[in-house]
Amino acid sequence: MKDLAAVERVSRAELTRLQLGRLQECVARAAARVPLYRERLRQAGASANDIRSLDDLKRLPFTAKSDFRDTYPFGMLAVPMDEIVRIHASSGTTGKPTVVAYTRGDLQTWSEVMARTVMAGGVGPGDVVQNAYGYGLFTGGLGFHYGAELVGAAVIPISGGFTERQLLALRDFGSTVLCATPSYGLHLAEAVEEAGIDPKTLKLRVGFFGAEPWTEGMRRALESRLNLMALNTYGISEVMGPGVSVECSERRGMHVAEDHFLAEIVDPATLQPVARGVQGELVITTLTKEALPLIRYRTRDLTSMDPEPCACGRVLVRIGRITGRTDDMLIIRGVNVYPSQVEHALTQVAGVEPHYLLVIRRADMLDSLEVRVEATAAVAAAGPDAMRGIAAQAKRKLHEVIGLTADVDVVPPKTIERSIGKAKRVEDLRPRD
Ligand code: DLL
Repeated sequence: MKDLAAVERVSRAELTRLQLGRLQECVARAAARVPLYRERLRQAGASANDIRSLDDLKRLPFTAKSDFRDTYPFGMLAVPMDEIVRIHASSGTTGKPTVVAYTRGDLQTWSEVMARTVMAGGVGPGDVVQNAYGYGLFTGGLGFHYGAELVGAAVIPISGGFTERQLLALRDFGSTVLCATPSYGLHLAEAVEEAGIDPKTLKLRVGFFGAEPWTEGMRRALESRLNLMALNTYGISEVMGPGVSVECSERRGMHVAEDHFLAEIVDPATLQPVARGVQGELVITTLTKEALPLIRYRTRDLTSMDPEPCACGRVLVRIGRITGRTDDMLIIRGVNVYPSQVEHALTQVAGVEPHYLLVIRRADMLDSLEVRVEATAAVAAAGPDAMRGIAAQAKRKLHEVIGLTADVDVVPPKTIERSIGKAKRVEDLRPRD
């Protein structure tokens, strides 16, 4: 088998050469085959011929989620339907889903970048991969499935949910690798505890957690409670699905599969590139996608980029944790709040679990934020005074981190609804104006 990961260790100059050639081809194809790109490029006065260096990327127009909506369902495709062999979709909070499609070549590329994703955690033949991402229209399940198979691991296509069955597989099939959203991973960790299983008796070694924001505090919880190394992995359906970037065992940012995806960070207001290391919106250009080429796609995810070489030896740039989305920022009494800041604060309070929900209300023109969070079993057993004491601590911590006074409600364990996929962290009950 060819060494799929060799490209991760070439020189920067070689990688740049590869990217430039692919970028020129991608732009030429998009202009030739997708009316939306033809028109956008014409308006911007740009063409594939103008791209002489990667810096010329700046001259290309942006695309956004609204372009998918406006061309729903298949208007962004660069190939006829008889070349499409797979369709996925991601559900938005409102309206129609975003539809994405793949040629056979795209599925091959996807499998390869997913193989590299799991290889970043040392996964190979002999590993047993418990794939608890949802199978179906969501890209998580099938994405990890094909990647893990390609490296020769044994895949358990268990999908999300059916927690009892997950425990059975963990114990009896000897799973060495877990793939799940971090919130579902934590739910499984609790179920392991409840079943009286010592995680040290399980064979789990590494977990690939992603598809939703999570924090270092959550990483500590997953690592200690499941006795594995927890790696962050980022992807987005429009670009491919999972496989865009993943941490190596250094766990200091996620390496972008730059031979397929060109990443930029821009200021979401001015759309100008930000200085290195500064937070902004992640923008991705696909370099090899056949069915759905994307030029400067605004992901709405907020992160920063670190081009410094990594101790692991990969040449690939790293992006930091996704700290929020341009559209999940809440404005509460004029203060900007991201749900991930709340998680960050809560994981610093001993006595609560990272199961939480933000409820925002408006009464008499005034917004209020309630943070509902679960007590640990020990605190709950210690009684209402202990719960109130923890609530006061959490309130102080939240004020310190988000600069806002929240009503903190410390509730008994297992009273906040669990999700088997992406967790729902916010209930905004304010009337829409
Ligand atoms: O969530 C693909 C995926 C599957 C990634 C499995 C990782 C693992 P979508 O359903 O299109 O695709 O959702 C994409 O999820 O724009 C981010 O806001 C969020 N997201 C994905 N990975 C992470 C992560 C998949 N590691 C949206 N940290 C993205 C934070 C993430 N947010």
